[in-house]
Amino acid sequence: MHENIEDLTHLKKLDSSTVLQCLQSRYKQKQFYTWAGPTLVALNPLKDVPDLYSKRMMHLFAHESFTYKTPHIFALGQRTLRHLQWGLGKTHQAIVVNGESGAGKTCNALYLLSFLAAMETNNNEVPNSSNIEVLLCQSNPLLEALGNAQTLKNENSSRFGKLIRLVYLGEGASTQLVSAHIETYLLESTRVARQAAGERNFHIFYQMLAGLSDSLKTELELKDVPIWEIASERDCNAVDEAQFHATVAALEKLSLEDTANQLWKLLAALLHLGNIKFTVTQETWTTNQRHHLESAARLLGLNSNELFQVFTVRNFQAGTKSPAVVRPCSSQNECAARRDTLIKLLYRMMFDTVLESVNEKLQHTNNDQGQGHLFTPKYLCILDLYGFESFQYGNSLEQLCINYANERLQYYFTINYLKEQQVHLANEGLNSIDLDENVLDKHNLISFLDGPVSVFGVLNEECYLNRGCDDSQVCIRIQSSLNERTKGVRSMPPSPRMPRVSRTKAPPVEFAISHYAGLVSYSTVAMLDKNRDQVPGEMMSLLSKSKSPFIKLLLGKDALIFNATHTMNGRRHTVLAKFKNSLDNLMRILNACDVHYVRCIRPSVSEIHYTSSPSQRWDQDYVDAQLKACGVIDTIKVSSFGYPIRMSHEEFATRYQYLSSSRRDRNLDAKEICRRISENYPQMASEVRVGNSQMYATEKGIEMAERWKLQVRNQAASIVQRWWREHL
Ligand code: AOV
Ligand code: MG
Repeated sequence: MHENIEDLTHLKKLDSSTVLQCLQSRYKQKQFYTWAGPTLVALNPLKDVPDLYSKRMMHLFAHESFTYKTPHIFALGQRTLRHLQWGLGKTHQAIVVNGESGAGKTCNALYLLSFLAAMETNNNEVPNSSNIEVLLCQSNPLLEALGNAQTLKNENSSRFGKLIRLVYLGEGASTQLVSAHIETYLLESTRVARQAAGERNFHIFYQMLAGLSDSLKTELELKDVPIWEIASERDCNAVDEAQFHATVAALEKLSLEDTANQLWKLLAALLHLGNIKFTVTQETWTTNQRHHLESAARLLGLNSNELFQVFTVRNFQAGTKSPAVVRPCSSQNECAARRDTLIKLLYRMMFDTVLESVNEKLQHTNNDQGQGHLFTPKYLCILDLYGFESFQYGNSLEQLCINYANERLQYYFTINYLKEQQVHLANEGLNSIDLDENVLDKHNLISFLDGPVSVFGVLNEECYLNRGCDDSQVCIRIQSSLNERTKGVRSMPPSPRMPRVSRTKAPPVEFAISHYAGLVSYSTVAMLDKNRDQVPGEMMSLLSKSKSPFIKLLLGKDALIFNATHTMNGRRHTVLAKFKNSLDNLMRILNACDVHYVRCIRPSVSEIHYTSSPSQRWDQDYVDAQLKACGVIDTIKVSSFGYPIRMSHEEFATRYQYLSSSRRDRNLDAKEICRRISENYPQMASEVRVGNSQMYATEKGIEMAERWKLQVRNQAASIVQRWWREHL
């Protein structure tokens, strides 16, 4: 019979099958949250469970009387808030939510945010629409509309990483949320121009096609178009329409009504741009979709001929002093790629600008009641990154970035958790853990990815040198750099975690990396272009001539960013270089915080719409793999380091009282009895340890103890039998 307990580290036997059984049985009983020590394991219910997150629940968890031992996302929110208010641990606090795609990170992050917001509403006697908590909750539907999309794994997959930083002032009970800031990480902008089969573009396109008024659609020339190429999985539905109204409401509550109108114009322009195709007649490029070109140009405030020119003609410049040479593009693909570059650039600039407007609103709220000058700000950060991703084919730069980010977070977690455990075991008076073995392996993988001689190293160098390396040459270079690295690494046998290059007869274009969460095969096809992410100068000059105030606004901001971030020692920053930089910053933020973890687990891969009963939704192997991947099993293993069986002094003393020198020990306390037992049996000394707060044992130790207990019992029984025989 398995145990059903609220904290996995309290299981008598700390191994993965016991953990799995415990979680499964809790899942069946609709207990979706479980502690694993300080970490919260969140099983995705795969259906709405309104009672679990009701106002009543918030109220319960908001009050001290309801102990936060009960595992729940609100309990974690409450605990973190207490740490922040009462200055327990570090000044700043962070909650990292992770798990694979569709596991429930964004849902949990949102529940956390609404809990923390509700705590503020309790503080504010008269909630008011410009209060930070109201604005924060409104920013979510807007950012999800712009940055989330339906993928094969998740109907509402976040295609950007997000760090919400809540800023508090004050101390103890008077601590107050005064402002907030949302930082985002690498929006997957390639999706705007193209999506994998069965996936959709960002929600916003379908929302506006489903929800815009007829008159606005006419104005934007969106009517009677049979297909929009960039939003071709077009099944706009009732959900899209409802979400459109939520997005519009959010824009209004954030006082961004003006932005809304500009937004529809820009997105309509992108739809039109996507429909432009290129044909060549008498060595000149033309298009049969002139009307789309005209509409796009009108909406973007550009001259349509100049716009077409930017797609079909390239400018070359040998050096800064030599004049530009103009040459028509050599293929349809080249023209289409230039068109897509513009689509992606405009979308990204729009996303950044909307985010900036949201941040401005979140910064200037009326919550700060003049405490600003009295206290230093304290941060509570919520991190919701994209989940680990591995597709059967075509994993590219986007997946490399996503998985690299997860790899770094996992490494951060392992190092810090192991350190904590070292302290815990030392407090128990037991030996500490030898960190190196566990950690070195992971560290090596990160430096294999982003170090000087690494996957990123090769991809960046080829972009900087720009010497026309093709996809398979890039792949071979990745292989040889990694081989070179392996030579230099002492005692590193080919480990399953090492990046590998698959050997096929055709020139290789795939390399595989054994990430902490599984093996992923990456394709180098077009990786260099994606990493270079170059915007032709003539495209930027064209945009700067736009008559549209919105484009001017986008450009004004981006022109600065463009100049500041695109060059480094005269070289352009690559996507990977910028991404690594932003993760380095993220790690610095986390280092300044006490970090709390939520590990989200998806019980079954196949279902998105759920009709089956919870027990049918449980896929044992899939859950097992995730528990291992997100470090829950590691957490448990480290918790059980060497001694997987734990019990209280009382329980051990009662179970094995036969092993102590019985009579004399009657008045001793349980811990002292345990100590005597272990002194009586020195053979067991390294297998059963008396900790300061409980007993720690190996399986072998318990086996020994059981065997001796039996022996002692048998001896006692035979003495009694002999006595009876002799005296009867
Ligand atoms: P993710 O953030 O982890 O994926 P989501 O939070 O979007 O995953 O969850 C995926 C889906 O699972 C949601 O749309 C809900 O239908 C369901 N779900 C998750 N958590 C809950 C919950 N606590 N209660 C009810 N339903 C839930 V990704 O963004 O793809 O990595 O990039
Ligand atoms: Mg998400």
